[in-house]
Amino acid sequence: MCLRHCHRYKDCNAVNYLPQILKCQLLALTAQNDNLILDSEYMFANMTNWKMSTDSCWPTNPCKEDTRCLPTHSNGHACSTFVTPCTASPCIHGYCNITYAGYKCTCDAESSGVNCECKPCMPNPCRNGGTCTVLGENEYSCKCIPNTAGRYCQRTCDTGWVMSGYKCYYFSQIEYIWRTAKSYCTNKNGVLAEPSNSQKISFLRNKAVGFKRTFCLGGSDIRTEGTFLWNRNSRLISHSDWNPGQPDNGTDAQNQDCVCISSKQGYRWDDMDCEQQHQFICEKPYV
Ligand SMILES: [Ca+2]
Ligand SMILES: [Ca+2]
Repeated sequence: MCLRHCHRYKDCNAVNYLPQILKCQLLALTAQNDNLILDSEYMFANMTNWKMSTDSCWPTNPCKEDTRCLPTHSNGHACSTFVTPCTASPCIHGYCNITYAGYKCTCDAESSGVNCECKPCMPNPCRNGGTCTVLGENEYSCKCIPNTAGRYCQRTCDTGWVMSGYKCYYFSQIEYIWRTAKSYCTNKNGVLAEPSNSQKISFLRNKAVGFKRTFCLGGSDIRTEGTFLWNRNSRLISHSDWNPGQPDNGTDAQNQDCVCISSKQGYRWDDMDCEQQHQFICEKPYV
C-alpha cells in the first residue's frame, strides 16, 4: 500500500516503510534531504525498480497531473481529481516535498519556518546601509557601516561628527579660547569632550595624532589650582593621560589650567593656557 500511495503523487519515486509502526515516508529522490534509509527495520523501495501486476492505471498512468487513476471493471479506469499537500504551494520561499504526514518545505537560503514564511532579512531591517545576516528563524543581525550603531544601525552621528562607543565626537578646525569652545559645543547640543576611561582617551589621542593638531578637552583646574575637574558636572578627573612633567601650571608667570591633547607633548595631556586659542573636541551621545 505504501508503494501504491507513492504512485498517486507525481513527485514520489521512492518510499521508506517501517512495518512496526506502519509508517510510510514518501520520497522524491531528486529533492534535497530525501534519502532511502538503508536500515534493517525499514523496508525501502525505489519506485523505478518496482513491478506489480499491470492494470489500466499502471505502469502508464493515463490520467493528468493531480488526478488519481482508479482501475475499474473490464480493464478500464477513472480519473478523479485530488489535491496533493503541495498543490496550494504552501512553501512561500522554498520547495514543497510531499511526505506521509503531508508536506515538508525545503527553504531557500535566507528563509526559514514551517512554510519558509520567515525571511528575516527581507525587507532589510538594517538601516543606514547596514548588512543583514540571517541567524535563524526570525533571527538576524545587522552589521553597521562606520558612524552607525544599534540593533538596526538606527543610531547615527550628525554630519562631521565621529562615532565611538556610545558617543559622537566633533574635532574642530577652528581655534577658540577655552570659554568660547565650551559655548561652541553647547550650541551643538554637546559639551567639550570628557574622556572618562582609557578607551575613550586613546580614541581621542589617536584621532589627534591623525590630525597632527592640539585639541583641548573639557577639563581644567580653574576652580582649585592642582585639582582637575571635568567641566560638565565638576567630577574629579579619575583617568588621565598626562605627559611626564605635566601638569605643571606653566613654567613662567602664566597659569595653565585647561586640559589639552598636545601635539608638542607626544599627543598626551598638557595643562595649557585657557586664554590661548586652540582647536577642541566636542562630544554628545549618539541619537
Ligand atoms: Ca593650573
Ligand atoms: Ca603645562
